Amino acid sequence: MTDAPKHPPLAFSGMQPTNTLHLGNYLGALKNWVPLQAKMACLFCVVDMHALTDDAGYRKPGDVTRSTYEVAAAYIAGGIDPKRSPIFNQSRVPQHAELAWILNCVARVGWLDRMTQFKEKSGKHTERSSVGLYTYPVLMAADILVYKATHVPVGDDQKQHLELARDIAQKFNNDYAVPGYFPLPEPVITGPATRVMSLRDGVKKMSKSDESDNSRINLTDDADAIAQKIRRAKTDPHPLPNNQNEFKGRPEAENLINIYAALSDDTAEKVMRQFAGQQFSTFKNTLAELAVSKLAPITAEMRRLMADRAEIDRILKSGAEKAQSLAEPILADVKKIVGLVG
Ligand code: AQP
Repeated sequence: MTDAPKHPPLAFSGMQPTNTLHLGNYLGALKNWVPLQAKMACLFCVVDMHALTDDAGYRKPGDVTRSTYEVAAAYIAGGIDPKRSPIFNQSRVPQHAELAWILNCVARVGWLDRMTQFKEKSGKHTERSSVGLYTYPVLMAADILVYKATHVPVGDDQKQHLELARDIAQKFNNDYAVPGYFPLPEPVITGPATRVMSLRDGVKKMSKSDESDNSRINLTDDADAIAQKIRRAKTDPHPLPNNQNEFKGRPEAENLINIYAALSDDTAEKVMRQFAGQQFSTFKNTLAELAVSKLAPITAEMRRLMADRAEIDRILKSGAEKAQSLAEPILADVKKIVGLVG
């Protein structure tokens, strides 16, 4: 046995082009990616193959294409510098899918059976769900491990998938007697809004696929739509709480305070001290103003970028070339390790 190699820090993260990105994707992930670029090398992927896992009757091919450009535009508008951190779409780097197959043969059915997101997304129709939806976390593990990424900045909902990626990496290293070959990637879950909840139901995650557009703030919403959605957000009849203990049974209040804290780069405690005892109507007006002031520049830049798809395409293509140059030798190594010829 040789000593495990030390892996240089590298962050990888991605979002699915399943619909327009929302405030949860921004506060839980994208906003936290930006400062990471100064700390380590980063790769940011538009995981378009993951977007095929839901029902094709619901998802149209043109929607995946449009959304792929839009997610890339959101990355750039949100502060990712494509010259420093490659931005690319997953399907342009075939090594992700190739490694995913090998890792499918490492992961255990029992492990995937425990994935709560599959249970939530498949609902009562497990048997009619795509096999892709079931093995989605293995493709996600491949997305990360094909670069030997060490850090994965994500929202809280992805924690379980990250744990699975670590288990797969560990089992590969053990099974093939290559200690430390794959790093065990660390989730980076930061900020006061690691799980932004629906504006219509404080116990449900804000999600791109929620049927109600009023449940989320889209990064393409204009100022009026943002203000209206916040004013209509579900709350309770009590004034704003002044400490965390008073959040009990008040998920909507907790959600709005956390959103305010994340947008203003403050802690939830400080926001509570500022607004304690006030009515929600007053707080919502201030929150709406804050949200508009933070999101409007991103929305405007996304619109500008979306007007020139060719430019986004150049960025995705050049990002994919850089990503491939990193993934190719790792996949070649893996093939050798597992005994594939060629
Ligand atoms: N509500 C959320 N709060 C905080 N972070 C969130 N993320 C998603 N929703 C929230 C984070 O955003 C990143 C990209 O997510 P994704 O596109 O891979 O898909 P998802 O996690 O399944 O997000 P959605 O919006 O719910 O999409 P659909 O409806 O298509 O499944 C991840 O880092 C995620 O943690």
